Amino acid sequence: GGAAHRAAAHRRAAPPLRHLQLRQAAAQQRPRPRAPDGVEQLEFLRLQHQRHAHPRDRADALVSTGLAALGYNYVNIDDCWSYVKRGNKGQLLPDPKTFPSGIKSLADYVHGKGLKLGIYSDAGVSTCQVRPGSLHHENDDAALFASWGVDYLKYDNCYNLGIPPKERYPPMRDALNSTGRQIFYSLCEWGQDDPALWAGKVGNSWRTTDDIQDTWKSMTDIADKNNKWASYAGPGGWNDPDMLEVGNGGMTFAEYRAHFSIWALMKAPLLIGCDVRNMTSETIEILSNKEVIQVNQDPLGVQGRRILGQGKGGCREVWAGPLSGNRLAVALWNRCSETVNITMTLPAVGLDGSSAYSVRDLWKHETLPANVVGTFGAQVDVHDCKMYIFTPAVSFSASW
Ligand SMILES: *[C@@H]1O[C@H](CO)[C@@H](O)[C@H](O)[C@H]1NC(C)=O
Ligand SMILES: *[C@@H]1O[C@H](CO)[C@@H](O)[C@H](O)[C@H]1NC(C)=O
Ligand SMILES: CC(=O)N[C@H]1CO[C@H](CO)[C@@H](O)[C@@H]1O
Repeated sequence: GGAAHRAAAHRRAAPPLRHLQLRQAAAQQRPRPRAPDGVEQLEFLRLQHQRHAHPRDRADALVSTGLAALGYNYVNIDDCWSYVKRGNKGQLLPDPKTFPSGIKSLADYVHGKGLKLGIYSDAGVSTCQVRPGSLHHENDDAALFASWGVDYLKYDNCYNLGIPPKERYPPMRDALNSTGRQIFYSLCEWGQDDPALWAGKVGNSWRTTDDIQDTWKSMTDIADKNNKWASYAGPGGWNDPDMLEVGNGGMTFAEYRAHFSIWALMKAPLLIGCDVRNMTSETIEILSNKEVIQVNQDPLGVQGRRILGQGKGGCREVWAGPLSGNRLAVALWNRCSETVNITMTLPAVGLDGSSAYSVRDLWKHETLPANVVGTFGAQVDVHDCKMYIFTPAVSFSASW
């Protein structure tokens, strides 16, 4: 199966989390035409010409910072890469000011670094920044992208003539498919028509919400909205709660750590949204946490979800999601306005109430000294998030 059509597999809602074994079995039986490709980490910048560096420099920085080696392997170009008008044969033209040597040479450069190139277009007559859109030009534009060596397409929703997304997005799927090139198809219809319900047959990921802002309120709202669609995500088709704001300066270290933990747990495509040439050591610490990245990349591909909330407004939250190898990722997220203790019973997250579990702290990078039985909890700072993996402890039962 290919990127564009892999989504044909019918996905049904996963059973509730407490049926951990059933849930894992269901996920494993789901047709998996390709490697779990939707969770590649993605480096991504919106409006890069205005905000940040040229994609070539970003590709260099991804490699020199070590982020590429961790799997952040896409360099994505957002809106404004194209000239304001199509050429005389109706073709899209790169903006000669920003891409004087064209997109093909950029793709070659990016591929030469072992990375992939993402491009942007719009399922409307114009892009959001009023460059030509691909509506009714799907085949020509897809063929052009493929001829340049593009690996990923973000497909936006501006100037859409009021035509429903369910009609506007499949033609680009078919156009991408008919190029014969594997191109990851990222739908960006802002969650308007509940894409989780239908986009699994159309694209490899779909935005579930409006654009994220670099604020605690925006990030938490989006986490909750994306959570609602957890059961529709799976290998080949992912809910996309938009890029990571980590490193952009509008949230605290604790809030960014929570943002990254929850996005990883939700199996969101991890798209870096800050300038990778100028990261603080705190930003690097968050974005390069291998253990959290591994949760995101886990081959089981089940989106973790909010399991419970205690206290005022339910602000002491427990999120969890099954991982391969009979393991469980758990996040204790403090959304209250003071430091709190968050506790849970193990059955509340689908674990056995009488078995012992070895618990790994993914931010401290250490395994807790004693196995955990029955209940678990920790003190969590304001807006911070602790993240763990629970693994059944191998118990030695002497039977002589
Ligand atoms: C196109 O779709 C077919 C049918 O789903 C699939 O087998 C093929 O791999 C796809 N090709 C690409 C390039 O996505
Ligand atoms: C959390 O629980 C520990 C152990 O019971 C206690 O010492 C600590 O004061 C508690 N923290 C808060 C913020 O309630
Ligand atoms: C805001 C900022 O500090 N930008 C700098 C990021 O790094 C590049 C290249 O190292 C500089 O050119 C920018 O000025």
